[in-house]
Amino acid sequence: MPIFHPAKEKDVTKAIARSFLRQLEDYAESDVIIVGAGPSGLMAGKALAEAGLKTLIVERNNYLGGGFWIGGYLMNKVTIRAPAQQVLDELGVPYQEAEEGLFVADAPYACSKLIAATCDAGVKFLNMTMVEDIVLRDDNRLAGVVVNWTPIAYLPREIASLDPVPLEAKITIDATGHDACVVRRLEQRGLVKIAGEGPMWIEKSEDAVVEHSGEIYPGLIIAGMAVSAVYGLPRMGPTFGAMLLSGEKAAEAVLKMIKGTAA
Ligand code: 48F
Repeated sequence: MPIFHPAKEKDVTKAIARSFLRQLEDYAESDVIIVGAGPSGLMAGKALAEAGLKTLIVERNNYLGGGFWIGGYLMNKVTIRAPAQQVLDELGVPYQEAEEGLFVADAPYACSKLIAATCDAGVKFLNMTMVEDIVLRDDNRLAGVVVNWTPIAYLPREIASLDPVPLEAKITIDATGHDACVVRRLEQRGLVKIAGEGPMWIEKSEDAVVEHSGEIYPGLIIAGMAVSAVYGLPRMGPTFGAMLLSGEKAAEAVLKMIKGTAA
């Protein structure tokens, strides 16, 4: 007796295509699009979906989690400074206190728990999808992003000259880390200026990133290391508390704009 229920090959293909295309059609218009599934983007997505907003995360890689899978120098431990260990408590991630107020956790444990919590909250993902450009309306408001399959975006034009497709959202969050790729599209059009990341200064950088997380252009909010890149703030290396709290702060800003309430 076979273990599994019988299935035809064509039915497997149809099930995948139907489910994917239904979601793509539904999420062609979202409340919020978050570009980048690193720690700041995931945290923002989790908070927004928990608050009931239709939230899509677009990620150019196959895997979600960005730089949160590994800490510094190929060592898979992450550090978090107080008070951000409270996020680890909420996610159910164990950690140890290395020094007073400085905590260390297993990066794969922390990252997978955060991804799972984001999925549980109801966020949908488009991975292997690269944001190539932005949708700008003549009221000078960001109205969405333009995406292509990642492999297509990396092929030379003479091999794959394929138009990307647009996705609309009331608010977009740039959580693309050091690249700040959405803000960069505005800069290319002379609409904002990117200062470029400063040198490392952990103590100063984390507060500064959280403080500066928020709206950078009508319809666009920035979170995580993109904030450092845009405002020329010091970088922070393998410590992640600011990424988590920056994502939460970005979500609060979105909620204020969309619902007129704080998270
Ligand atoms: O780099 P990343 O983890 O950003 P973050 O949330 O966290 C930064 C930390 O990991 C670490 C640090 C502080 O502790 O210095 O670096 O700010 O995640 C950014 C995600 O955005 C994706 C990229 O693949 C990564 O997963 N991304 C970047 N550009 C694009 C993109 C793009 N054009 N389209 C889609 N995704």
